[in-house]
Amino acid sequence: MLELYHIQREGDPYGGSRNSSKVLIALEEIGEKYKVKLLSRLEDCRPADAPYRKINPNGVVPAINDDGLVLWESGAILRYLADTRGGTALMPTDARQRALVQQWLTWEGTTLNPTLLNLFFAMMAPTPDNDAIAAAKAAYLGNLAILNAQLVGKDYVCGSFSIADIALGCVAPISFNLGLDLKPYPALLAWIKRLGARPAWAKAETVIADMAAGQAQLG
Ligand SMILES: N[C@@H](CCC(=O)N[C@@H](CS)C(=O)NCC(=O)O)C(=O)O
Repeated sequence: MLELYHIQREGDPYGGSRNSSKVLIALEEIGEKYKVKLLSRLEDCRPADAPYRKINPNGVVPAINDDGLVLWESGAILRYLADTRGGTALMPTDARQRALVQQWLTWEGTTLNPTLLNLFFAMMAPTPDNDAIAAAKAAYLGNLAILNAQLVGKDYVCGSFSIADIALGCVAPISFNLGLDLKPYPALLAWIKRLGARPAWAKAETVIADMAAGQAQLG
């Protein structure tokens, strides 16, 4: 049975891993059986000599072990699951449609997530620098505006549900924990609400808690 290395919400200083939640949601979406291997961020991931480093030398989750294939990087795992057992539930078959899904999946990892992390670290700095926070906030909100524009008139990022929604939908709700006002992005808010209502997402406690932090905005 496929094994997923995951950091759960309970007991984790950051409320669990959004990146391993992506894989958990994908597995739930396709109804694949899997075994969760729970890790502690501080004890199993961070120490340079932790045994988990043999699975993922980066010391981060997620990683999977699928009958001997060890794979890390959440985007690569999502693509692998879509290719091996997702059917059309996670990824369209048409090459042009697939390219658009890849585009948004890549954008999450290379653009949206780094600007979110920049903002997070600017806000959490021991001596916060207001100019740095304002610049980081503008950069991140600019990206949320791009995502909102893409979602206008659509239920999901590429029209029908795909791994792009999973990757982006596990990251964007963190905005609520940072106290950001997403009301200027109504299509984004409606999409987050739509994702949270999908039965598969209920198992991802970390993401559901991020969404709950935005309840007043989500309505
Ligand atoms: N690019 C990686 C990032 C993975 C990552 O940063 N995971 C975080 C949790 S969301 C982690 O395991 N951090 C370990 C730590 O904080 O020590 C991916 O997408 O899989």
